[in-house]
Formats: sequence, C-alpha cells, structure tokens
Amino acid sequence: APLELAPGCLWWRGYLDRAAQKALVADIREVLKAAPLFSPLMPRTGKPFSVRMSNCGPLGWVSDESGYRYQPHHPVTGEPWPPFPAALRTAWDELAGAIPAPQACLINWYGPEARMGLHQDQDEQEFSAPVLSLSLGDTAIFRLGGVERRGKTCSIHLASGDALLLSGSSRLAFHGIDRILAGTSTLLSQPGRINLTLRRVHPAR
Ligand code: MD5
Ligand code: FE
Repeated sequence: APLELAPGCLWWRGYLDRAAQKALVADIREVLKAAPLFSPLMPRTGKPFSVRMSNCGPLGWVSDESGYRYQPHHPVTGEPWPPFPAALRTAWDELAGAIPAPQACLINWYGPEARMGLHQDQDEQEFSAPVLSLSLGDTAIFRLGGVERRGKTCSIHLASGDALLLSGSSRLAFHGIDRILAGTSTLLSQPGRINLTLRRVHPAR
C-alpha cells in the first residue's frame, strides 16, 4: 500500500522491481535513440536547465526563450515524439485509477550535478488528472511543499523503482529536486537518474 505524504500525494516505494526497472530503462534507451535528450532553455534568461530532457507519447513538454509549452514534435529533430512504451500505460492504469490515458511523458535526465528548483506544474490545461512520476537510477532528494511558495516543505529520498502520484491538492504543490545522491544505484551504466512523469495535458471532453 502507498504512503500518503500529503493529501493526494501517494508514494509507492519499490513499485517497480529490479527486472521491471531494467526493462523500462531499455525501453527509454530506445525512445532516446529516436528522440535524443535536449537541453531546454529557461524562458527570458535563455540559460540551460541542468536537467536534460526528452519525451514520449503524443505530446511533449519543451522550454525555450519564448516559454514553456507542450508540442507534438521534438524541438531539435522536428520528429514526432515516439509512442509510450507499454509499461508506462500499465503503470498509469494501475496507479492513476480510472483516468483517461496519459498524453505526455517527460523524460528527465539528471547527471550527478543536476537539480530542479522549487516550482509548480502549471503548463497543463487539466489539473483534475494526476501526475505520475517514476524514478530510475540514483536516489534523489525530493522536496514537497504546499500550494504557496513560502509554505513549509518536507523532503523524501526517491529511489529507483519508486512511484509518486500527485493528485487533488498535491497536484499544484510546489516541488523540486535538491540533489542526486550519485552512486546510490547500479541500475544505469553511469551515475545519474531518470525521472519519468506521465500527464494529461488537455481535458478528456
Ligand atoms: C523529477 N520532476 O523527479 C521531478 C519530480 C517535473 C518534475 O518536477 O516537473 O518534471 S516529478 C514530481 C511532481 C510532479 C508534479 C507535481 C508534483 C510533483 N507535486 O505537486 O508535488 O524529475
Ligand atoms: Fe514538476
């Protein structure tokens, strides 16, 4: 059974076993052959994020000097995003409940020095659907706050195979990755972490 970290924030430690993690990494490596990692740029400043990204599914999240958005093609190659690996749909169906199919999966690659500042996920037009996050590779220190930037926060260690579901009032909670604990996992062939976030972007009807 999952742990409820905050109302609507459910944490399944070790949701994916080692074999399932290995299979999912192989799936993601195939996705990345077709849709290579890119370095998104921050709006306005044009500074690159320390996290590199790609996507699969019908829509993908991108960022550049004109802003954040979802689009159906890779910003560098211009190709459509590759389809979801079947295992991602299975995880969504098991954990998200009776929610229409996800439309986007953002693939975040964290090298040992990468981090993600405290932010809210607000680029979707659908906040009633949850966000599902799957972690692979090195453990990350994840910080979760409330819906106001200045509120209290708590931290947990997200390890390889963990799943996190953000729904209800947690869907718009501030969150970020303080740092990666390089060398805590042997899943990947190098230090680093992959995070997958599955989302709906538009309302179903
Ligand atoms: C990650 N990714 O581990 C993090 C954590 C992102 C992102 O934040 O936007 O790609 S995913 C956890 C998450 C997603 C949506 C909402 C909340 C947490 N939340 O309200 O706590 O790469
Ligand atoms: Fe986020």
